[in-house]
Amino acid sequence: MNNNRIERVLAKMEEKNLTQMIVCDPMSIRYLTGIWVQPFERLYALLLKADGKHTFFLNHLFYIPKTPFIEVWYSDMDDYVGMIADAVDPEKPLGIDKEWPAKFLISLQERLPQMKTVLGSDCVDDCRAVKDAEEIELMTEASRINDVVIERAAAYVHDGITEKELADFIDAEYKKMGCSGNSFDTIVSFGPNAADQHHEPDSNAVLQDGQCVLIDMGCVWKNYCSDMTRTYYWKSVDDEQKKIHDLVREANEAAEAIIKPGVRFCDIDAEARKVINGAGYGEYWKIRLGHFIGQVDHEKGDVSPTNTAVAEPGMIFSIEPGIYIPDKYGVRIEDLVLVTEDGYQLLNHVDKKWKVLGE
Ligand SMILES: [Mn+2]
Repeated sequence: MNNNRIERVLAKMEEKNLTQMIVCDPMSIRYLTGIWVQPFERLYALLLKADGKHTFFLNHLFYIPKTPFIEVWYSDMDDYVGMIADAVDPEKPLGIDKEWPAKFLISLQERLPQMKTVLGSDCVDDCRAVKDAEEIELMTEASRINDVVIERAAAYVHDGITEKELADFIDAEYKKMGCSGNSFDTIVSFGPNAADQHHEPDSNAVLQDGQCVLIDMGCVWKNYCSDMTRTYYWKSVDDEQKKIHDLVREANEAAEAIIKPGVRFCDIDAEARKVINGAGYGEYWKIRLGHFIGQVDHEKGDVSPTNTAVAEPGMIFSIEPGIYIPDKYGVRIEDLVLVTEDGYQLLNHVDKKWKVLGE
C-alpha cells in the first residue's frame, strides 16, 4: 500500500467534497496498493472513504496477499453489487471511476436511487499525472531503453527491408532489454505511409531509396511506458524533406524551450503551432501537440490548444509536432518531457536533426 498516494487522492476528494469513491481501474488500484489483478468481467473495486476505512471488493478467484483494507470477498454466486450498496453511505455523493462498467454502476444506482453518483476519477488521475520519485526513475529508464533500441533500429535498416520487419526487430530488442512489452503497437512507416499517423507496419511495404523512415515506439519497463518518434531518410533526402524536417524540429524545440512550472499547456502547444502555421503547413498538422503518459501510453491530460491547466513539477508528457502530407510523406519528432522545479528535462536524448541512413 502506498500511503502517500492514498493521502494525495483523499486530499483531492476533499477538494471536491467527496467522502467516498469507487476506484476500479486496475492500474489505479496498483498505483495505490501495489496489488495487480486483471479482473476481466468480474467486479473489482476499492471503496475509498474520507475516514480512512477503505474497503476492497474481491472475487475469490483473485490471488493476492493480505491487504490492510477491509476485505469483502465474494463468489460468482453472491449478490456482490448488494455488498457495495451495504458499504456506501447513500446520503452522501459517491465518486465513480470512469472505467467502472455500467452493469455495476446502473445496478447500484437502481438499488440506491436516492444516492448521487458523480464522476470521481480525476481524484486519482490528477495524482497519477504528477509522478513521484519512484515513477520518474522508472520512466527515465524506459526512455533510456527506447534511446538504445531506436539507435539499433536505425543501424539495422537495410535494402529490401519491410516496415513489418523493422517493427519486429524493435519489438525483439525490447524483449532482449528485459522489457515486459510495448506501450503501444510499434509504428514504422516508409514514404507516403508516414502521412498516416497511426500506420500499421506493412509486410509488403519495401523501403525505397529517398523515402522517409518514421519510427514511433515505446516500451514498458516495470509497468511504466516510454514513447518517442524519430524520422530518418534512406540513402538520400531532398530539399523539401529537409525543410519540413527542420520545421518540425524547430516546432518541437520551441515548445520544449518554454516548459516550466506554471506555464499553460495551451501556450506550449501554441509555440509549436506558431512555427508550423507560420511556415504555411498548418493544414498538415491538425492534432494536439502531446499527451500525458505513465502506466499507459495515453493518460489523462494533454498538451493542446484547449487545455488551460498549467504544468507542475513531476508531470511527464509528450511533445510531438508533425507535418503529414497525404500521398507524399510525414515527419514527426517526439520526446517525453519531465517538468522539473525550474524548467524541464528531456527523457529522450536521440539526435533530432534530419539524418540519412545507408549512405
Ligand atoms: Mn506519443
